[in-house]
Amino acid sequence: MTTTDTHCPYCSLQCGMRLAGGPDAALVEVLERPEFPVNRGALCGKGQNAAAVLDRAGRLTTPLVRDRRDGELRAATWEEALDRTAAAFTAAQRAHGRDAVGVFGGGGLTNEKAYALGKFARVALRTANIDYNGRFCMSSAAAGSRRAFGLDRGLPFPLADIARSEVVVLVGSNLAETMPPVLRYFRELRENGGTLVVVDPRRTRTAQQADLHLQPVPGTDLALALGLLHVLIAEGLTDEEFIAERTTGWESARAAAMAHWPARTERTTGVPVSQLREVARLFGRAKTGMVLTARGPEQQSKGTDTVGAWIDLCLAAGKAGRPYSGYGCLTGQGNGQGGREHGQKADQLPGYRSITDAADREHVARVWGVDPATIPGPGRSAFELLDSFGEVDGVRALLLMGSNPVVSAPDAVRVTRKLRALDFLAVSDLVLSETAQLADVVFPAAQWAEESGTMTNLEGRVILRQQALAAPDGVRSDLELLHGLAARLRRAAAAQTEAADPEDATTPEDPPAFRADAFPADPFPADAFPTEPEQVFEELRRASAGGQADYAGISYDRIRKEDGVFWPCPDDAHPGTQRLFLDRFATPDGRARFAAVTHRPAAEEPDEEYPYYLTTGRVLSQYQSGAQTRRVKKLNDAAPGPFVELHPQLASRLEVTEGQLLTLTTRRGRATAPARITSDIRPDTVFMPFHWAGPGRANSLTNAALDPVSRMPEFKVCAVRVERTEAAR
Ligand SMILES: Nc1nc2c(c(=O)[nH]1)N[C@H]1C(S)=C(S)[C@@H](COP(=O)(O)OP(=O)(O)OC[C@H]3O[C@@H](n4cnc5c(=O)[nH]c(N)nc54)[C@H](O)[C@@H]3O)O[C@H]1N2
Ligand SMILES: Nc1nc2c(c(=O)[nH]1)N[C@H]1C(S)=C(S)[C@@H](COP(=O)(O)OP(=O)(O)OC[C@H]3O[C@@H](n4cnc5c(=O)[nH]c(N)nc54)[C@H](O)[C@@H]3O)O[C@H]1N2
Ligand code: SF4
Ligand SMILES: [Mo]
Repeated sequence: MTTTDTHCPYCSLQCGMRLAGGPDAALVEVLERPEFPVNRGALCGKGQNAAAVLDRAGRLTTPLVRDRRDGELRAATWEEALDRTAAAFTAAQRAHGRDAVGVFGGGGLTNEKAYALGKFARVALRTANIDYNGRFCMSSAAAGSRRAFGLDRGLPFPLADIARSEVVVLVGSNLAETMPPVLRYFRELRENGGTLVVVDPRRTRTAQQADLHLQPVPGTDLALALGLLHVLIAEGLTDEEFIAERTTGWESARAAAMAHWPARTERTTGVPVSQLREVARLFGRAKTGMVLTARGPEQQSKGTDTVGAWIDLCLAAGKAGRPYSGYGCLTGQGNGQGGREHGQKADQLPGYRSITDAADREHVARVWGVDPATIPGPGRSAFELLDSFGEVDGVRALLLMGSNPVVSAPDAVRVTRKLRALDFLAVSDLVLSETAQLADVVFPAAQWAEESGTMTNLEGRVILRQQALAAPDGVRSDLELLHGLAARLRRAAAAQTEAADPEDATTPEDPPAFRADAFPADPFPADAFPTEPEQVFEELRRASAGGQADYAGISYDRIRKEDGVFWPCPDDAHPGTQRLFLDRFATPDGRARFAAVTHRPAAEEPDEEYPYYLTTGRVLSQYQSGAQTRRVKKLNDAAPGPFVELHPQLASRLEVTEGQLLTLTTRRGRATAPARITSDIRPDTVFMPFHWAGPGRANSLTNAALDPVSRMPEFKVCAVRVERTEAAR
């Protein structure tokens, strides 16, 4: 029997697995791969049942096109679908300028796809408007880490280090459901005598395993971190030597924390003073300690400052840049890490280079074979991009690859309306997702085990997903899609350059029908978009060389031999970097920077009309917008639909019993789902998972208030009214 070593199609752990069977998709089996270090053979239910996503039923196997905006989608050839898309993009750019075409990517795409998509936007479309769903995921942690350490890599150490730390504070992560194999490191931590503290408004399966559970009001993590820092200072537990030698900015951070005395912190967060003291003392007195954050504290309109406050706590306690200590973010999507390093993000070029830095632009332009002046500047962030659809100076035509915003974007009623306002929408997906259903052209994409590509897991470990079987007939890879579109855009650009009379464009009466600047004078190289993943990776290595996320020394062969390689890895002889910052931080002076931040309320706090907090998140058996997991019977049976978690006190006030239908209303919309009554949640808060479309869509309710730095929407806090459905106003 032939087997292929590969990795799971879902989350950022990228658990190692072995696929056996095939070539028939129905015969593929998932086997353990115990020697792979991250998960050592363990898989959650999603991983165990991953072979089912290869099932051909429900897969897209032919492109679809829509002849009229109000017509139906019908089957088409690849040639027709590509021609239509290229023509629509060209028309939109001629009429409204280059930035009228947008690109929206995903953190589940391989490094090769993310790189090619970023290059496609800048080189083939020359639009500034590209961003991706990672903006909804870890962008606040990324911004906070860059501000403090000069670099952002999810974890600055391998996961296994967790077991060797003395105290770990886990803030707003429910990893028992979102990355279950990681639990083993926390079990080992406790077996080694270490302490686990969990901060979550709900007593989750993760919180149930903690030594201490702090249960704050949603949206108050910033105040909590400052309150802990206050106690640390008051009790003389700061590490003055570390602060003096390895940091800057302590005085103002210290002053900011002094305003958050314990009683005040208790009033804001609901966390008792006794617990604050206990955690601050534990953390301060331990020799080693970590703070790990996930979406709970990050998906807030102050997520960047919140992350900054937790980092400040680490720095003041001397718990950063030392073994078994530090701040880390548990990234989410399969390639949440790599997807943000290679150019899908509005302000970034490959290798974590900056799109506004002249030397960075020059380096990447040389690899791409284009003039640096032709690379656009920074574009709109994800939500702002979606919100610009159909607006004057907004995006008119879009290519969407690897996301399902109709379900997953904040304020989804508004976002869906905006998607409908586009002149043209092209979607590449495996299935006819809720967003693909709105498209003018749908491309059937190859997935996961049907193609090869690299992913970078939450540790910064670059791993290789190897192809195990052929894609269904009619399906092509996203790299082939970009290749086909780029060839057409290049021909259109060349024809335009020949035909254009520069005088025409400058006549004031003429625009906006025609703008000569809509096309490059010298189209990009003809071989700019190869279709072989390894060839794209070889180019990515060169584009990233010398950048922060340096992949120059990483190759497919090396990854196969070494169970993945940690970036930065600047050359073939370099061992890769498992642990960052041990000697110096990545700032110009090598010192970590304190952030002097103060607490502020959520963008929307409860009031008379909307009296409770709504928070949202995940369940074990569904993944994201559910496009993949709803097709897997075992998973779907385990979590068939949405629900609203609420405390028995609230339930009795509303006179609701278990399973009764509730209507939730916010300033943006309503959603309906059955009640699930549990004393594990705060009485002032309700929780809803976001995996479903239709009446139970949590994102009909959420608030798109954005963090000023990261542009992260506030998925984790808004004000809501809760009623029995038959009583709803
Ligand atoms: N089963 C499953 N696993 C997944 C995914 C999935 O969809 N399903 N998605 C993957 C992705 S992309 C991601 S980003 C990760 C996300 O992984 P997690 O961050 O673990 O997931 P969430 O459920 O979004 O949020 C975690 C916790 O934050 C808590 N929370 C809510 N509001 C607050 C708050 O104000 N403060 C604090 N401290 N906590 C709060 C929630 O109660 C919840 O338990 O999971 C990855 N793994
Ligand atoms: N209320 C609320 N909303 C949230 C969150 C929350 O906590 N609360 N979390 C946010 C977070 S952290 C995230 S990451 C987002 C995720 O939400 P989405 O961006 O919607 O992510 P997915 O559901 O994974 O969508 C991926 C889509 O791409 C398709 N796909 C998978 N692989 C490929 C591929 O290789 N090529 C192509 N072309 N398509 C592919 C899948 O079939 C699916 O339709 O949701 C965000 N939304
Ligand atoms: S934890 Fe994540 S990577 Fe591991 S098996 Fe589950 S979904 Fe897959
Ligand atoms: Mo995510």
